[in-house]
Amino acid sequence: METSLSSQSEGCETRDKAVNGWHMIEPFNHIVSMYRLSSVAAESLKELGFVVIPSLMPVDRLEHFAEAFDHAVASAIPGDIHIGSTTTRVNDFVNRGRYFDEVYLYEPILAACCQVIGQPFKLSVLHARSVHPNAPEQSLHVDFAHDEQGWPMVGFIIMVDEFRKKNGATRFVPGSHKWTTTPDELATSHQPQMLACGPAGSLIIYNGSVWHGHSANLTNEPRRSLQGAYIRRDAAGWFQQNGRMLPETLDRISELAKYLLAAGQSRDRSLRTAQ
Ligand SMILES: O=C(O)CCC(=O)C(=O)O
Repeated sequence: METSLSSQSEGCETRDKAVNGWHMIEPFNHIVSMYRLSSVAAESLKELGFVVIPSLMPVDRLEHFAEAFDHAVASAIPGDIHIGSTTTRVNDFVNRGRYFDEVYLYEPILAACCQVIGQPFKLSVLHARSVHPNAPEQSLHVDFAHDEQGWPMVGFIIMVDEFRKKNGATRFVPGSHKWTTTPDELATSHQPQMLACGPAGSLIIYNGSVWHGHSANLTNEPRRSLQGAYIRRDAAGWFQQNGRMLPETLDRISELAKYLLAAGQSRDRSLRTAQ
């Protein structure tokens, strides 16, 4: 199937009319119809608030991916690096080379956004996050509380290193995305927790309203990951606010990626789908 963008419509209503042999459909409806989560993954995301998809990235790409990750982190300017008490974050992996172009387009991530957000969405952030060696566990938190419209965010984490019990794997309180309380309101340590473990190249997808945080890293090595978040399309987004899109990125990425970044666009645009 070929896809390209047209600048002729915006909004989330369905469009489905033939124009010069093309069928026009609104991009969100295109993603809903074309992208799938397995029923097991969909159930886990719905009931637990997260799912681990093991070894999504082909094994023969892992080494190059980790090298590209380290190179991108090492070459970031100080203004893009945030060193916290337990993790270091490096911003904007949309603009750090072709190795990172596909990671925010993985089918299960986009399908999860349709399931959880349930309305047109866009990428909010894509950054590196490394848990420091010997870091204590992070407090449980939500990224976004749910609101009257539902759940506003889907997060995803690509494991650059294996996530293990001892090296700071992400912990989740299963089902907590459905609660009306937030972590500050209860003694969080008493809640049942599940660790999201997996080999390097695995993917975690989570509802941004589930209670989560990294566990303690008891090793002498950092626990590396690439992390992103999708939010409602009409919410304020990092890429637009920061005007970060590089011309070479825009030349390189697909039309679907440009739509999902909503970068450099004053209007949403429609996908043209060849029939
Ligand atoms: O890296 C992780 O495992 C989770 C990090 C996280 O939730 C955060 O820093 O807000």
